[in-house]
Amino acid sequence: MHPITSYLRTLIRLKKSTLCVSADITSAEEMLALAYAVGPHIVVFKTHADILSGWDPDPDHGTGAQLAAIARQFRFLIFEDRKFADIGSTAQLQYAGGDYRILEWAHIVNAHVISGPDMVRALKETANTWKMPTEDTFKAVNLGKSALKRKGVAVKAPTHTREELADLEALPTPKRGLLLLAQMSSAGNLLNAEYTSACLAIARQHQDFVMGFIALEPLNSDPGDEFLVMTPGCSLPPDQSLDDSEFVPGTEDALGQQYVTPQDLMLKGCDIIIVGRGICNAAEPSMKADQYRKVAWEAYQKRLGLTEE
Ligand code: S5P
Repeated sequence: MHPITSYLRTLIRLKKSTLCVSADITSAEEMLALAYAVGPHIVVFKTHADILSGWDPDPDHGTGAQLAAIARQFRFLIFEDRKFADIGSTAQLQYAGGDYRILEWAHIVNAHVISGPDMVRALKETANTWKMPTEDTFKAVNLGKSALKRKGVAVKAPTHTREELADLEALPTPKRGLLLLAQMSSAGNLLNAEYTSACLAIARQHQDFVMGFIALEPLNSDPGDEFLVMTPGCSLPPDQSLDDSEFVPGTEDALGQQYVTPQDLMLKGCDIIIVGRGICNAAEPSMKADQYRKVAWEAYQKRLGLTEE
């Protein structure tokens, strides 16, 4: 099993969460504040670095380093939703270079396989050049917190203390992971069953790097398959909504995004639910994240035939 997958499985068990919050907001400061707010309730925090204004590229104390430090404090993984899709050589530059230097702070990235399997090999080569940073890097967390406070961004105290999470080590592996987009949640997308099977075949060739898929259902079919499935297009049923910040499951947003409930996704066998606007636009993102966590966790327990204590 990919080491990030086994760490994620531990996180899921200990944090009782299968939730990935997608930071679909447009300021770097607000993204960091959101990471603080939802950190206790999530196992993965998904970013779109290129939609953020105010990204600080400083490798030691900038936005990426601050987010990595928050992730370490709250024990969640960072997934940069970069959707690489270019030729191998360009994808390598996009992964490690520029102002974002995604490789340095994102444990997980994703890619379309439209350009063929060599692009996956290219990203893996780049991922293998990454070295685990030293403890000093993580001092950036305090820097991040005070910088946010200075700018007047509300930073809430974590509800889990460091001590409570003491038995849950930070990610112990110097590895990076890749998710392949095997299915999409948008109406009329072109990822048909043949394309999905091609993704699975490519993933099997690179199991040391590909940890799973963005897909709408589990895709493992061979006895040796241990791929995770993370699923977007997730929304609470309206009768459970705290504030109407989400879309109605079974319907689309104005631009073709299609929604399913967290309960249905977990019962279907998905590993992680991805929720963006339903949490980012909520009056209380932290409270809303905990609600999503709870309903998904209960459905997951039901799927496993377990009941909550
Ligand atoms: O098929 C997909 C793949 C992804 S990664 N459909 C998606 O919606 N996503 C991402 O999940 C999308 O880019 C967005 O960041 C998030 C869903 O956001 P929401 O507001 O609809 O929950």
